[in-house]
Order: sequence, then structure tokens, then C-alpha cells
Amino acid sequence: VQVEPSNYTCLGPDKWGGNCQKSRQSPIDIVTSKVQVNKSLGPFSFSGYNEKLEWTVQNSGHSVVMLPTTTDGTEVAIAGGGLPARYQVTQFHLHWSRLMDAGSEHSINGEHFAMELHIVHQKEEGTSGNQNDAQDSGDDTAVLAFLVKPGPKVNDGFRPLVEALSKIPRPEMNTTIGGISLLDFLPNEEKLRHYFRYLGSLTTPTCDETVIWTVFEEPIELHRDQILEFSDKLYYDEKQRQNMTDNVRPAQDQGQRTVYKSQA
Ligand code: 3J3
Ligand code: ZN
Repeated sequence: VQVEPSNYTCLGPDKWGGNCQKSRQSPIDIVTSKVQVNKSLGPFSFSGYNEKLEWTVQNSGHSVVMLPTTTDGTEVAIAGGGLPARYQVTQFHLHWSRLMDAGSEHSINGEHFAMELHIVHQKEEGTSGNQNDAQDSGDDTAVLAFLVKPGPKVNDGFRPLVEALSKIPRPEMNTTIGGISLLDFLPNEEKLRHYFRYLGSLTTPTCDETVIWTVFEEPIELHRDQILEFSDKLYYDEKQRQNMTDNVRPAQDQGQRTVYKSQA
């Protein structure tokens, strides 16, 4: 049965059909003793990540999604990082739990974190160096994943997003926040050299196996109260009876896939 994204929340992840039952699925547990260093995994170049932009903040019914509303053609994109092309940001969103060790989708040596931030990018056509774009190399989407753990301090970069949550309790509700850059949410750029890389999928139906994944080793720290706001202020349903929490797909079988690690 092909599960439409609109109603997959009523079916548990093990019942998702179609691509979701294939062998290149995400997330996975990253076992650091088995990862292989890959010298081509150099530093990323981030363009437009420091631009202060306006963002639409949406309750998508599965997460809180931030969409850039740039109209002046500002490009927010990444290149380098061992990627085969340049990729443009389309949205970013998070996964979380009330439990500080159950809210991330990826895990490291079996350890889950409190949340996971996903910055989703689409490959820019014609920049892959391989002009035959028709070839489907299964890397049209690049997701940068950041693990989140509770820390002693309030994370000022997340304040505008956390304060916006109470405005969008129900699915399809939107609000906007301005003067925000992606770098406001991330660890300092010099800490972004260490990451894991593997080929996988979207972690929600239709689970397309089109994602080149980057999982950064350096976690983001938020105060516990900030983390709990996501579960307390957002709901899956119109009647606000089901808090949006534990929107986390379980680890999938890694199969024969190798996980690589950036240059030491
Ligand atoms: O699902 C749509 C669809 O366009 C698909 O092709 C892909 C393109 O990036 O994803 C978009 S999505 O922005 O709505 N989305 C990307 C992120 C679906 C859910 C995905 O979640 S995850 O794998 O990053 N957790
Ligand atoms: Zn995600």
C-alpha cells in the first residue's frame, strides 16, 4: 500500500509501504568503529547561510518547517563537503521527544540525542559536472543533520523559533520570523569540519532514496526548557489533543552501505 504523506501518521513506521520498505533507508545508527575516513570529504562552503532572511514557520502536521521567503533572489546554498554539486536550501525542520535521549533520528553508537535538525537542499541542475543529469545517482537531495543535546544555557539563536511555536499549534498554521540566518542555529563554522556521510532516504513517506546525508559530529546545545517547548506547544491534530512529539523514525538496516567520515 502506497502511504500518502497526508495520513501516514496514523500508520506506524513499520507499516509504511512503497520505497519505505527498500534497502537504502534512513535514519541509521552510526557505529564509529566501522566508519571509513574518506579524504575527499573536505570542508563545506556555505553561501547565504549568514544572510539575515525572513522565514515562514509552518506546522506541517509532522514537524515545524522553516521555509525561506527570500524574494530578492538571495541564494542559500552549500558546496564542497564531498558533494557532487552545489545544493540550494529548500527548508529546514526538526525531530524531537520529551526524552532527552530519544529525540534524534540518527544515533551514534546507539546513543540518541534530544532533537535532530535537518537542513534540506536540492541539487542545482547542471552543476554536477556530469551533464547527463538524467542519470539518477540518488543524490538529488542533500540533508545536513545536526544533533541537539540539552545544555546549561539558553540558545539565543533558537529564541525566535521557540517563541513562534505558540503561534502555530495546529497543522497548516503559519507565521513568519525575520532577520534570522541559518548560521544563528548552528555550531561555529570551524566546528563543522567533522561529519559522517552516507547515501540514504527521506525519513518520512514517500521515503525517496534520493538523499546524500551529512551528520555533523558537533552537537547543538539548547536549554532543556527550549527543547520541551516543541512537544508542549505543537499538536498533530486540529483539536489539539495529540501533542506533536516523538516524530522520530526508528533506525533502519544499514545493509551493505558504508558510512564515511570526513578527513580527521
Ligand atoms: O517531500 C518533498 C518532496 O519534494 C521530496 O522530493 C523532497 C524534496 O526535498 O522533500 C520534500 S520536503 O521538503 O517536503 N521533505 C524533505 C525532508 C520531506 C520530508 C523530508 O524529511 S527528512 O528526510 O529530511 N527527515
Ligand atoms: Zn527530517
